[in-house]
Amino acid sequence: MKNPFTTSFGTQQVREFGLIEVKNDEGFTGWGECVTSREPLYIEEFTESSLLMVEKFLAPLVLENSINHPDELEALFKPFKRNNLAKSSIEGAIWDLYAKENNISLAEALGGVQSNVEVGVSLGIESDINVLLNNIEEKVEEGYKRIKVKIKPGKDVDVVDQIRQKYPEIPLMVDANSAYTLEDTELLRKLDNYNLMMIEQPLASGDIIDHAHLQNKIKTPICLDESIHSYDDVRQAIEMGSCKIINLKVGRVGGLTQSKKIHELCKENNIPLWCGGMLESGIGRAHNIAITSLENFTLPGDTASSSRYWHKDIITPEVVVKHGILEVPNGAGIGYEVNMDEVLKNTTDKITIKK
Ligand code: OSB
Ligand code: MG
Repeated sequence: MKNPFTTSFGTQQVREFGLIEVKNDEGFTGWGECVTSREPLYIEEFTESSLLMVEKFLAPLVLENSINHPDELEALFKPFKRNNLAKSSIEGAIWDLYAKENNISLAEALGGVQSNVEVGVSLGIESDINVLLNNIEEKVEEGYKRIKVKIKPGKDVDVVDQIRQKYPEIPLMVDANSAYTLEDTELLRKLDNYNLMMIEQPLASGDIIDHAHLQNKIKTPICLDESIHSYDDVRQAIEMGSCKIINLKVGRVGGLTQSKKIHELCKENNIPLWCGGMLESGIGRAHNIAITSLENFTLPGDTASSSRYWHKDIITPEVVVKHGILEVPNGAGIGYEVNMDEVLKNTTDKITIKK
């Protein structure tokens, strides 16, 4: 990555992930990305665990069965518990393959209706506030539709206060990545003074109950990230009043089919959605753009330009956000070419699994 990215759970500058390439008998190819990191800090999966899951269980299962539509994969994978990032990587590749076989874009295959989507940017924690303020200035000038800043204990209310002094009006939100507990309620309530669009995942990963208690005590809308792994998690969060907004990450919920179902549920319940990011390569980024084209993705997502992350991306053309807007590609499948030279240059390991 061009720059280190710091959250409440750690700093990352080397991105290591799995790419899944699926081929059918007619010579079509589909691509998916496993959005894990080297260490299980954001979620319990990590790159080696997820790729082992694909190799040992998921890929053999796909090869043993004849699949007519990618929606069938969810039931096929269901007996294997969780491992959603692994499931999503192979499911996403098969969705791309399916769209290419049918000569339609992935967005169209998913039922997307928006041809342009609004994008924001997620900025990491900086030890020097001036560095963060400069980063914000740069991204505001580039036209991103909202700024998200990471917070953690000791880097929260003061940071937001300083941002608001300089930028009283910009659409602003914060992401805590689970760094707080209910004991911090008074502190988190102070954020109500800053007209934030939302606070993302203030409390424990997986929690739905404490977030409901917190949402009762603060005005800032809570957006859940690490608490949402399925349709049922969303249903329960809505029922409990744990959040007012959902950050949807395709990998975290196990794939595009589950993402479509969550999108419908949120639409019925007037819960706005936006597409989160996992510092993806162009392949995962393309999948994010496709899902964001669905109707109820009404808030700017985290799918920023390739150049915000990488010296060089592995797709052609790269993802380019202009004035905070991304055009959803019309080409077949993910709508970008995978740059094989660039992929091979960065490949450390490769496994082929055949019927
Ligand atoms: O919490 O949304 C998060 C990156 C890695 C892991 C978790 C998160 C993030 C981001 C960056 O916020 C989103 C992006 O720009 O891809
Ligand atoms: Mg988050």
